[in-house]
Amino acid sequence: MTSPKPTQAMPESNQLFRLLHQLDLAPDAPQRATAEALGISLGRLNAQLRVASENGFIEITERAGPDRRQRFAYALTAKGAVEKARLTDQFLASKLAEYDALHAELTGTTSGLLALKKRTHLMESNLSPIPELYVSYDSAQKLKVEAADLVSHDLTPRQICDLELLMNGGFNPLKGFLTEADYDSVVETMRTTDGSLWPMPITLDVSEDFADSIELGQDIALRDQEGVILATMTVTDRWTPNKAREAEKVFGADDLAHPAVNYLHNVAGKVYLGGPVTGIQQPVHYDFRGRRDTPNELRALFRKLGWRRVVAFQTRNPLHRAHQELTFRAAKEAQANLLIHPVVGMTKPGDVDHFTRVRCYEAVLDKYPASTTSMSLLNLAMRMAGPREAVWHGLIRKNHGCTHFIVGRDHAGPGKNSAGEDFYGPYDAQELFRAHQEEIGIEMVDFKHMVYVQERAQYEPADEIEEGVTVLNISGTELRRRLAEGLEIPEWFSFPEVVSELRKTRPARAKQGFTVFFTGLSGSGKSTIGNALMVKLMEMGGRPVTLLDGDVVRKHLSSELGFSKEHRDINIQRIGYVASEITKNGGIAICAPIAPYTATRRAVREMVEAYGAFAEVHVATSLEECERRDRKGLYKLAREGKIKEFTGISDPYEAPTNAELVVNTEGVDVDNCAHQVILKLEQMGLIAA
Ligand code: PPS
Repeated sequence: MTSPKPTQAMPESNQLFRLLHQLDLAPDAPQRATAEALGISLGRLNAQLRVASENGFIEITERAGPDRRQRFAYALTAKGAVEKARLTDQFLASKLAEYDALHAELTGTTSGLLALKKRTHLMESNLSPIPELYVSYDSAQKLKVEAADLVSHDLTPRQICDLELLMNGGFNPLKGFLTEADYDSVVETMRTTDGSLWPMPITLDVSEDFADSIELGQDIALRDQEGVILATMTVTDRWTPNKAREAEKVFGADDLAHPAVNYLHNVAGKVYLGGPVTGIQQPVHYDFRGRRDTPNELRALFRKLGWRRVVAFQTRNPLHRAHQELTFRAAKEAQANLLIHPVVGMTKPGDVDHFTRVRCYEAVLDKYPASTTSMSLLNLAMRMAGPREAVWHGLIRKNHGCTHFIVGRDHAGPGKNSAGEDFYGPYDAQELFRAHQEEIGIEMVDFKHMVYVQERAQYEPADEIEEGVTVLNISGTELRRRLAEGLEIPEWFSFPEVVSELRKTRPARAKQGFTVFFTGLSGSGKSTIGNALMVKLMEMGGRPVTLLDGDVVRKHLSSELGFSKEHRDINIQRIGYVASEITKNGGIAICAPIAPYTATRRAVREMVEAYGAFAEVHVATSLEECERRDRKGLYKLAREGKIKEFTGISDPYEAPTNAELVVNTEGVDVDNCAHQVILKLEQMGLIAA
């Protein structure tokens, strides 16, 4: 067997590109003219021609003609044509990258000329700009005027987060809210229809009424909650999604205990619109402006600092010593710089608010060696989707110019399902990430569980510790308990600056505002117990108390509302809003509406728990007893059909299953019921014993 003749070394790709380009342009030109056009000697041209021919890129034919200087003709072979196209892309991409980098340096935005990215190799660098959906400043001004005539959609807080990341390239390669085909494909296969890995449906959910008012192909204006226009969208798709399927496939179960499933069924609109987005301006943020960076701003920062390898740490919690230790170790392991990249958009209901967290992060930032670490805030709306979310986070960090990403145990876990079990296995997120990391283009760094070794007074990875040493650890629950009760938080656990920030926002529970939310049938005794409770709390003093009684609210806040489900929900949401404001400002809100729907009560709980405790009290007086009492004569009228949609008679009441307290007024006096509530509040640490 003879071994194949080794082919000669190819000219450097740039030279080959120029040669193929020139021959394609002028195949019949004399050699001297070709050499001149390329700026090389005849000898060098001949060498390059020989190599290109030996590699099968060109065909050389002899010409019989009068002109002795033009003895040969050169034609690109099919292989040569493909190679020329590839090299052209590469060449153009490198020029575009240079141009865009310059554009980004000068203007802080990209030129939008990088559509070729996917076809090129050079553009894979984590430091070159990525495409954004914004139009130029001048076009944006024009669009703003033109958009005044468009139908407007007022974006929800979650949609504003999604839109910001769509527009600034954080969700690259998406170019808008998903179309129906892409949505189906993402839900089923974690990929868009063109095969790009994308695990999370980014959808524009709207009400049925709004969807009905839109024609396909129509442009709509996307506005923030103050009416500022952020983008336009051409609506190419409109459909009613199968939300149960979305929940099963994306979140692993159609279980309302999952915050994103609850959002899907109880907050998101019934219909989805899809189509490409044209970005006009970023959402306005008044807080921590200097700490917010678009993907291209971060890429430019890394270029400027010379950071080639960057490991990102995603978090929605305050950082304590263990986090500082593990992130720094991760950076050392990956021989990379560290980017603390906390989410400040939407996190899990009940999390520490982002204002407090950012102040905590700033304190921790000082603890890293100088110039190794930076922090940037990410306006992402998390979904708590565990494994899929981890892959999504990786893609987002890759878009932000990071090369490594820390994935921990139970990454973006939503907590327990309604059967009290974890939604995902502790390492599911790491596994799914590992399976896709090459495609994501970012390397996973395992999160080590760090614990404090008392004898050596330092943090060490739990799996590297020998037996016999004293290991100290404070769980998240224990930390919350200590904060709530004003107990000591040791210095080995956290930094004093962090603890002090947390204490400012989360004073001991006995000093925080809170809400007592009575729910029960009409005539069950909610208002009476609520009144008695108010008086008892006022007698104790210390915090202002407000009673939001059902009847009173209907008179002063909701006088235009009736008793349809829609109106009842609006009524309860108004009560929840006022109660959450009272709680935030350190007062006590006592609410006493019927509040017949579980999902709406849960929404109120989430609103309030962002600022303080929420105690739901089910006044479980039976329907028979309420009807027997019939203090207002309404049950009689309801039975006679003179009042429609009457709770318990012709309208539902969904009894709570997770109330903090259940009281029954049958055979028990009001004073005793109010006292039971006081005891509960004491037990919750909300009033001093
Ligand atoms: S809801 O469902 O929470 O919005 O209802 P709420 O605002 O608490 O209702 C306040 C009072 O309205 C009277 N009322 C009715 N209740 C139920 N169903 C119907 N159709 C209805 N029409 C009037 C009723 O007296 C409620 O007061 P309470 O204090 O509960 O008896």
